[in-house]
Amino acid sequence: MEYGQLVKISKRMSKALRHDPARAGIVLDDAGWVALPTFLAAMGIDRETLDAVVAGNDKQRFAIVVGEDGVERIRANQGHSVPVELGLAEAEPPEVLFHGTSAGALASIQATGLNKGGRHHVHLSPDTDTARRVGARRGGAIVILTVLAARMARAGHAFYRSDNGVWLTDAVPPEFIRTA
Ligand code: HQG
Repeated sequence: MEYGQLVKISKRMSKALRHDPARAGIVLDDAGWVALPTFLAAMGIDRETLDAVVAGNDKQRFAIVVGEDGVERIRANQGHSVPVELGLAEAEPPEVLFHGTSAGALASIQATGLNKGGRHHVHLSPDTDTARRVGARRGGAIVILTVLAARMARAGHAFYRSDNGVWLTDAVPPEFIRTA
């Protein structure tokens, strides 16, 4: 299957597993998992296609596990807007993390900090290249913000790291944000 086709299916899977399971005709458990056979049927794809999407995914957006009942389940690693409890352990962040966004959002972010909006957390990147890619999704001019993560953690803010290496936190107050 060609790359563009896989990306299209990946987007459909993300929508179903993060934002609108009901519309896809599936029900997620509390931790965001759905049985693989149910999911394949809902997406109208076969296992081979799903494996190609999961393995080839540029950001490792999906996780597959085998439950104690022997049933395989799939979930999105992060990015949900529906209520799920991912059960991520708190982790000690590096000195700094990065956030790529549109230049047009800068004034608002400097005034109120980074807010999670429709997602469960603010998403932060471990390196500037990743942050640049995230920011580029918005089109137009990009700014890369440096977040003083270690200082935030010392001030009592919790950090989590998703299975695909995205750093998550509830909110970043303006005093921990630097433009550089
Ligand atoms: C901005 C993608 C104005 C924030 C990516 C961002 C990431 C504010 C936008 C993941 C603001 C929210 C998440 C404030 C935050 N004023 N704008 N006070 N606070 N913002 O998409 O971080 O492809 O929800 O800068 O690669 O861009 O989905 O978050 O521009 O990892 O796997 O509000 O989504 O991954 O946008 O991206 P988003 P994000 P996936």
